[in-house]
Amino acid sequence: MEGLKKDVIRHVVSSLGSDYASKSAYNYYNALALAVRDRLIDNWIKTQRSYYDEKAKRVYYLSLEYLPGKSLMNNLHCLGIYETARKAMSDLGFSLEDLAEQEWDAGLGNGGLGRLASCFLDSMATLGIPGYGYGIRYDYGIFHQVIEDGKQVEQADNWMRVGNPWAYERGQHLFPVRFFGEVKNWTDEYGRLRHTWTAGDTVLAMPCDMLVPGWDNHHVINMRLWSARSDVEFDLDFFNTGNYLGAVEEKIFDEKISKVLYPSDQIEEGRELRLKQQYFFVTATIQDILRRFRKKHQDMTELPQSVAIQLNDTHPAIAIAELMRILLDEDLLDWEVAWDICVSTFAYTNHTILPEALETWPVSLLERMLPRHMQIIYEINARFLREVERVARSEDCGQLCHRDLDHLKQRVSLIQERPIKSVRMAHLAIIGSHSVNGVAALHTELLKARVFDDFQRLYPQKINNKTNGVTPRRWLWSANQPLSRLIASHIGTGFVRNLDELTQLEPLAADPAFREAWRAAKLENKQRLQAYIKRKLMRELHTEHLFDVHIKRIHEYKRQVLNLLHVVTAYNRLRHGQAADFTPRTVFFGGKAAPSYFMAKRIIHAINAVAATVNADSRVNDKLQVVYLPNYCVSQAERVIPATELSEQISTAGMEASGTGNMKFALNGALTIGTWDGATIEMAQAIGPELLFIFGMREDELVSLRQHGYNPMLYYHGDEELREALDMLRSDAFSPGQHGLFAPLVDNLLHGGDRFFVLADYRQYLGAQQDVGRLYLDQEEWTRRSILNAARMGFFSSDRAISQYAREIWDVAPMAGLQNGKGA
Ligand code: D6G
Repeated sequence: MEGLKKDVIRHVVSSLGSDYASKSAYNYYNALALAVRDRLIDNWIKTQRSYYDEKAKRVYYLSLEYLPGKSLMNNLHCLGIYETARKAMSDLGFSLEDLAEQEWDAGLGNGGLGRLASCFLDSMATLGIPGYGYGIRYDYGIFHQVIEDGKQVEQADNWMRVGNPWAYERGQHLFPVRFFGEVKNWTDEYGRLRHTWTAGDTVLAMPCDMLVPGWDNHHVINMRLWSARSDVEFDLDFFNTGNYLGAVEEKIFDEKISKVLYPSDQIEEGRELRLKQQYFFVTATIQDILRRFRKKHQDMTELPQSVAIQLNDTHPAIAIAELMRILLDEDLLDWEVAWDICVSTFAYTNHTILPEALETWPVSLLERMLPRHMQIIYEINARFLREVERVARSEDCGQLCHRDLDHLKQRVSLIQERPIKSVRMAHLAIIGSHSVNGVAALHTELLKARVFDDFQRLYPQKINNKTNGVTPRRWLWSANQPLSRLIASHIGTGFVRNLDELTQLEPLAADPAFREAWRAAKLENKQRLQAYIKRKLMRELHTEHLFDVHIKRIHEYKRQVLNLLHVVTAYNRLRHGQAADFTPRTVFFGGKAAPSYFMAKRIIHAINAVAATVNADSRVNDKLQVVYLPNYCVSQAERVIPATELSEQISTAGMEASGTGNMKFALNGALTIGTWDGATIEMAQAIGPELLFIFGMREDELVSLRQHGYNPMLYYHGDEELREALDMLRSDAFSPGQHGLFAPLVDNLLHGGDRFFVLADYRQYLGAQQDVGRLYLDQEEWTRRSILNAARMGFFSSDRAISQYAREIWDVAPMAGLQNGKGA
């Protein structure tokens, strides 16, 4: 401990240039972070060296998004020096918790996809997989959300302003990134046509490395994030003609590429700068991967034995064309050889079946920005369609394909002709990869049967499932110390590394003393949340209420509106004195809406309007409260999830690819109210469906309802409570003086076809909520179920997911001889 104290003080003085006697929490947080980083870097170097020494096959995880959140607590726990640090900082006059508050969340992602990437890096580090994360170091992450007059207002997330003590910026290792320009053809000595791309513009990619430690194992992997740097510090021509500002402007223009994360989730906006970001990220990463490969290899055909590249969604799919370009134009390989290398190296994870989220890029834009890549894509497509024709005419594909060959070719082509001629990035990713995986069993089945059914027939082995998972280090151990300590006191700490060990809790569910201790841990978390809400929102929570939580991105398919209709109905019953047996509850909502997503923003507004009305109504507010948590982010989730008793997972069946919030809640002992969707299905199967509150129509039932003509008005007319709730929303009951403010929401349901079947599931949802309320009154039974939920969550560790990827997709083994044991 004395060593750590000394290091902290030294960093305050020599790294931060401050007086250690002036007790600034900001300085002491930074100094502590630097002292922790010092303890990681030796192991990072040893880890990187060992990959070379053992010629390990490496995994590169390419993701445009990561959501690491805060690093301090997680890193202290991984290093086993949390207690030491707590005491050291307390000796220096600080509470560790207060210091941790100084850190800004690294919010380099929109939601689940980015958080999954961060969980996966944690698991690779813990399992000893030779892995790297590659991404973009956005200067501005996901926007900071404030709620003003009930509405979302976006503010810039200037997370870098105060510096980032965790990152190593490596300004000496820059990679050129080229755009535009033209392609010249030439003939090589064997008479083969060759191509050279001479680019118009160049910018530079600078690596920023963040160290990702494993749990208690001295294995530290790298997350390398690229930052754009101009290659013209000062354009001399401008400078000489006195145009100083012109020179600076060009620099700023270049560096714009990594400025900001696109804040949309499940919606593709197709902006030119976004494509630039994707290519910037991809080419720098591929150059870096090949640089490393070439240190030990000359023969490019050995690439797939040494390197596996996982594409997190289609955002980095242009990597397939980029690797082809390098192999063809720089290494001068033949097409077939290059293509085999590509397909064996790449694998692709699909995250969505929503059509509006499937990426396409206009051919005209690609032809201009990346002319050589567009040529390569055309060539991939031509060869692929010839192959489709061959397979379709062969016996094995059967009559199905053959009968309708032209339509089949149109459907699977990389190019879509309408509404504008574009490249379908998912098709490129499927054809260019040896593995395509969905992220939960139902999702993968839907990929095979609906979205990519043609590809499933063409490549029956390619599409496979890897159900998502979450890291128990952050989401149980670090976020929920009261519960973790209780668990550890009964079954030891092995569950942090091997989550299956939680099954040892099962017999304890029958032990009244253990149940009481479990409840006490939950109450402690609820009280911590109460204190946080008081500080942030100046609101007093009732900790004896059932804490009912719906936090995630705001999207129509996630159906926050269904929850809101339940709140309004409960409000009406209480007002009308029809709810004598109502179980008091506080309903929490939280989440960001894409700034351009009108309906999602209006939903936020409606939630806040209902909250204001309900909370101000003294007839009901001791029984029902509604809280909107502004600026939902990773560190907020770490506070809220441990305090949650009811987890809302109520997306339209078939729409949520997996979900990972659902897993975090159950792992922390919340009971789930949910639909038969995403990974919630597998959770119900692992836990026992009777221990969750499952309701609503299933995916196939919805398909047939749609086919037979779904009429939301029937539900409206047939259900008095539903009608009352919708009429109130449409009128100005929650928006005094602003008549019709929420009419678009209601009209969307009644006259817009209710695409997400909110009305169809309303009555069943109400029934399930009633079951919840009733069970909560029986605290012994509630607690028993809570314990069993957590005990059966072993499968949903990201360690299990990563082990499956390593074995079944990457063919990568963990490093041998990893040391265990904490080291300070
Ligand atoms: C570490 C260890 C050192 C290794 C270097 C690798 O400093 O042995 O050469 O990392 O960096 P890459 O060249 O693999 O990115």
